[in-house]
Amino acid sequence: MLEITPITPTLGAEVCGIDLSADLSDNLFGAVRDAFNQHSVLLFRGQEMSPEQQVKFSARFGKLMVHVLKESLLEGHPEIYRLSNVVKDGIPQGRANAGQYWHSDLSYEAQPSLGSVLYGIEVPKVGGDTLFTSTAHAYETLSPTMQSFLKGLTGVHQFAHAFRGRTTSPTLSQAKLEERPPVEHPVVRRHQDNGRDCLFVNPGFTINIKELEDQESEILLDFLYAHMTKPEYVLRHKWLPGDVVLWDNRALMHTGVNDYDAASPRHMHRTTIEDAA
Ligand SMILES: O=C(O)CCC(=O)C(=O)O
Repeated sequence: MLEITPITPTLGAEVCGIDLSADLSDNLFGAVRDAFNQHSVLLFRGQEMSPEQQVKFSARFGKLMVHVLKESLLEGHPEIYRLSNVVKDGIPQGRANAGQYWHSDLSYEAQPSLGSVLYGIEVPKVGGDTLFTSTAHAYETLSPTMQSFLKGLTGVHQFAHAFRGRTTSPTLSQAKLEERPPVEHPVVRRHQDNGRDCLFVNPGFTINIKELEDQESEILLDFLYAHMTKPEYVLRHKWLPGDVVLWDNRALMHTGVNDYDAASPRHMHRTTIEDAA
C-alpha cells in the first residue's frame, strides 16, 4: 500500500511502501506516475537498486537520454550519469560538483527532459543537499499581465552557458562545450500530463530571450529567477544513503549545494528521461 506524504505546500512528496528494484505492476507504477505529475518531486527512502534496476524503473516513464559528458557515464550503462567526488587510482568516478546552479536537466537539448531519477549511493553526513523549486507555482503567482507577456516569448538555451563565468572542476574543452548548439524553447510550456503552465528558463542553460534586447532580456530573466527561488517556494532535500529522488524537469528547477567536506564521499547515479511530448 503506497503512502504519499507531501513535503512542502508547493512541491514534493515522500512515498513509502514501494521497492523500486522490484517489477512494479501497472497499477503500482500508475500510482507513482500520478504522484509524480502532482507533486513534481518524489522521495523514496531506503532503496537498493542495481544499475539495471534503475534503468528499468526509469524507462517506464519514457526513453532514457545519454549525457553529453561521456567520461562521467557508467561503463556498460551509458544511460547512467555518475555524479561523484570519488577518485579511485587517480580516476574520477563521475562528474564532481555537477549542477551547482539552478537548472532543468538537459533544457539545452532540442528534445528536453521529462524527469530525472537520482540515487544517492554514498552521501556526506552533513551538507551536499539538493534544492528544488516549482516553476509551475512560480508562473501561477505572476500577474495575469506578466503571464500573457511571457507566453509570447522564446528562451535560447545552450549547454555551454552553464560554464560561462563559473569556475567548475574539471574544466571542459571549447570543443566539448560547443558540441551542443543553442536551441529554442517557449518561455512558458504547458505540462502535458497535468495541464499546468510552467516557466521554462533557468540560470544554468538559458542564454537570453530571443524577442528582447540584451538588457531587457537580462533584467527579465533576473526578475524571474529571483521570483522562482523565493525561500518559501524551495524544497531542500537532505540526502540519506539509499534515497532515490525522482523529479519533473518540466515543472521545476533544481541545484546542488557544494558546502560539504570534500573528503566525504558523495556518489550518485542519475538517469534522465526524455520528454516525448
Ligand atoms: O548533485 C546534486 O545535488 C544535484 C545534481 C544535479 O543538479 C543534477 O543531477 O542535475
